[in-house]
Amino acid sequence: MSFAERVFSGVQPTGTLTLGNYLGAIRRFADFQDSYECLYCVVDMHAITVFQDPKELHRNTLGVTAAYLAAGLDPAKNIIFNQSQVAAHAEMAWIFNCVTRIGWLNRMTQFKEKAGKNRENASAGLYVYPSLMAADILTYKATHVPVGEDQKQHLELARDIAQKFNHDYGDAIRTQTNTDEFFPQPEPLIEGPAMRVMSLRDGTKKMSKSDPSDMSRINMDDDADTIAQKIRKAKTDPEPLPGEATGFIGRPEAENLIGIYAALAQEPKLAVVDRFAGTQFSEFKKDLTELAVSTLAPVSDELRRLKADPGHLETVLNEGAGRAAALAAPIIADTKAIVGFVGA
Ligand code: AQP
Repeated sequence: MSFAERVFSGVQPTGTLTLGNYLGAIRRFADFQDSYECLYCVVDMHAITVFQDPKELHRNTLGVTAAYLAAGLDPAKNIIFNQSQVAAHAEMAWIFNCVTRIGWLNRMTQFKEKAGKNRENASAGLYVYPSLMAADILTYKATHVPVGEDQKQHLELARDIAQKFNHDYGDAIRTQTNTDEFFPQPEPLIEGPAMRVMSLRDGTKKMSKSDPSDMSRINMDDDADTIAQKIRKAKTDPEPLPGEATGFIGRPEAENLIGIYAALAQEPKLAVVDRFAGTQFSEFKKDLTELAVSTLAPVSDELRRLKADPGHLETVLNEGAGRAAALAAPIIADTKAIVGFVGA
């Protein structure tokens, strides 16, 4: 069956947003607001899968909301809200925990990366994070999910969960809804260059807002001097930039900086490789700094302005949560009836 097109995406309020969050996800959110019905969520329930200081969580939730608005999202066109205000996410996540197989969760690389060596000490929430993410998306029967490349595996799991639910409860779905499929198979929207932005200190590690080193990332609210300093100190190697794609083999830091340039300039990576072939890093870094500062300055100015008015940000979230809950209500009610819960 066909489902109405709907976009859902989310960002965890675990710190100040980075260039990775911006290029991999948020910058593109605004592109969809005129062509789809969009829900953009601040996923505070995901954030606490790793302990968050309560005051910081509160501040960061408003910070991500401000970043959405600064990146051009219009709260009248989009539903902007925080996850914990809509109870359907938690209810759906529990049902999905009972659909998801442990073997599927064991394959998730993000859990392995975040839990590290001390897996026994990771929270149970971190382990079942992907079922909550599937619940976020499918609570609204969203069909399209703009995410960075790093979230692709979780989205594939959401598709598996949707398919298994549709299969396991097939008879009940037909009785309840007169259709064969209850949940859509959500599609990732991953496009363009440098969708996985890597750390400035280690080109094999994702740029992350919770990395202990601030020098590993560019924050969306860094000022021009800080951006310049971070790019100047970014790890590189002694060779000049190569003139073809194969020249990046074994040079992840060089590839990352070229990828960042291409994403900021919205140009194909190969065109950027061509332009800077044979250039020394010291020269290339000057151009990259200029581009990063000019691209981010309007966004970071707006971000700082919005953060100064927390009351406005709270109003945006509260209104968005009301609209999201209204969309979720019939879907979670049908889901409960399909599962066989009395009173749905
Ligand atoms: N380095 C990245 N490159 C491209 N895209 C990225 N995203 C995050 N980092 C990069 C995309 O940003 C969106 C929001 O991510 P998130 O905050 O929900 O979770 P995350 O992927 O775990 O991001 P962080 O910054 O690494 O957070 P922490 O440090 O808390 O784990 C997603 O669409 C993601 O793909």
